[in-house]
Amino acid sequence: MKKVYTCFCTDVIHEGHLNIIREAQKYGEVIVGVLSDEAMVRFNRFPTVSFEQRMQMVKEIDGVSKVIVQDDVMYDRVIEQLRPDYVIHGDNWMEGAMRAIRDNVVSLLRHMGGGRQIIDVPYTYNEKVKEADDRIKAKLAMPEYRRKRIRQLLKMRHIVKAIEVHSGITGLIAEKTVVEHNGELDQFDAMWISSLCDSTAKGKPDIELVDMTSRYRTIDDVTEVTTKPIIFDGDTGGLSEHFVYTVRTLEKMGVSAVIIEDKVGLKKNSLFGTEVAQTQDTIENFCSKIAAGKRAQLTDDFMIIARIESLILEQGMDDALSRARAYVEAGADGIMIHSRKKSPEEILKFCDLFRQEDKTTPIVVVPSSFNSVTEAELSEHGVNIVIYANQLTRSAFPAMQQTAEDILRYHRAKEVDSRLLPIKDIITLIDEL
Ligand code: SPV
Ligand code: MG
Repeated sequence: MKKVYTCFCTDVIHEGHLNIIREAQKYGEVIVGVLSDEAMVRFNRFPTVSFEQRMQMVKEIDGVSKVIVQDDVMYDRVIEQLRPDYVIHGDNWMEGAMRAIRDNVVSLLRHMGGGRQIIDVPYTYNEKVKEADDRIKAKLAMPEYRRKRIRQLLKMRHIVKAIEVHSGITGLIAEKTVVEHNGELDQFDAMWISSLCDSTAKGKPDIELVDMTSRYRTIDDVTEVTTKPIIFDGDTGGLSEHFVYTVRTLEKMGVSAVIIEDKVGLKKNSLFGTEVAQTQDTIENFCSKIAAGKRAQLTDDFMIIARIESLILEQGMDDALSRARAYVEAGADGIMIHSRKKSPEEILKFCDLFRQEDKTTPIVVVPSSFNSVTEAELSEHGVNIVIYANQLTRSAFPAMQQTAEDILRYHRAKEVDSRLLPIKDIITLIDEL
């Protein structure tokens, strides 16, 4: 009997999947791979049910003779082991980033020879399938599901990747961008609501001037249209008496983590370093703010991450390390270490030294200045979360400015048009419910 293989990467079995199984049965014995959680989060959605439940759902489908685990997005290992005669899949993988997966299967089957083939089944688009899909998205967006996701991702990903968002549209970019590069698919895991970019989008300086009510409004705009988890830039956290309210509100909104920095007085952006007057908080005071936040927290999901400004303010490595130690002791669920040096050297050194004494507390870094460092290098030095804190804003600004200048220069918009999103695409960019 010929072997027909398909891989499922889904939380619900709907008509489309049953149709694939029915088609597959025409060719031989049907073996279904269930994509592991780790592989699923690289290009698809975060699973809303456990891996064991996903396996069970597939086992219960009539006509499936065997269920296996596929632990990589690409099929190399599974095809090598199984040597299927056919690989069957919905034809939705002929477009977008998923095309790379199909190409991978084509080349593997060709290499193996013996007339092995791909079968592309027309994807089932109908109201019921759409409804099932919408329901999963709605579930993922619910505060109780979204809030715990950073903790879940920390267990799944070598390094959790967050990108800055400050609006619905930037949220959608973080949500939907999936890229294939060198045979690997990848996407962002999380969103960073930066104080710098949230303020900049409002034409205001990054000095805690944009008040919390307005910052919450940004979170609302983002959560309305996305499902990925949020790490919120809480600036200094303000007074402890105020910070406890912030923690409660963020938890309620489904935010996963807040990062607060150990500065007091008029906060200026860290990338100014010592060029402007900035005062670091005392260890004692900052620890009591962290502890107050942890006491106020109602769920086990939420994280309070303590950001250390010692390297930014040139207070030295020892100061940074003793603060890290104290903040963890006070209850911080993670630490962020920041630097504005071009080279990642001091950041990596800090991570190495911190990891010698603390193997588990998550480390967060923001490589805006030391941007030559790769995610793999950071991960090797024990970093768990990398935040690309301002790149979306910084890429949009020059593009918009150039367009404004050119329209003034040419007294019409024709000259800029080739650089713009086509009108057809802007009117269809946002899906209606
Ligand atoms: C932000 O994005 O607002 C940050 C990171 O706090 S930095 O701008 O580097 O200080
Ligand atoms: Mg900030």
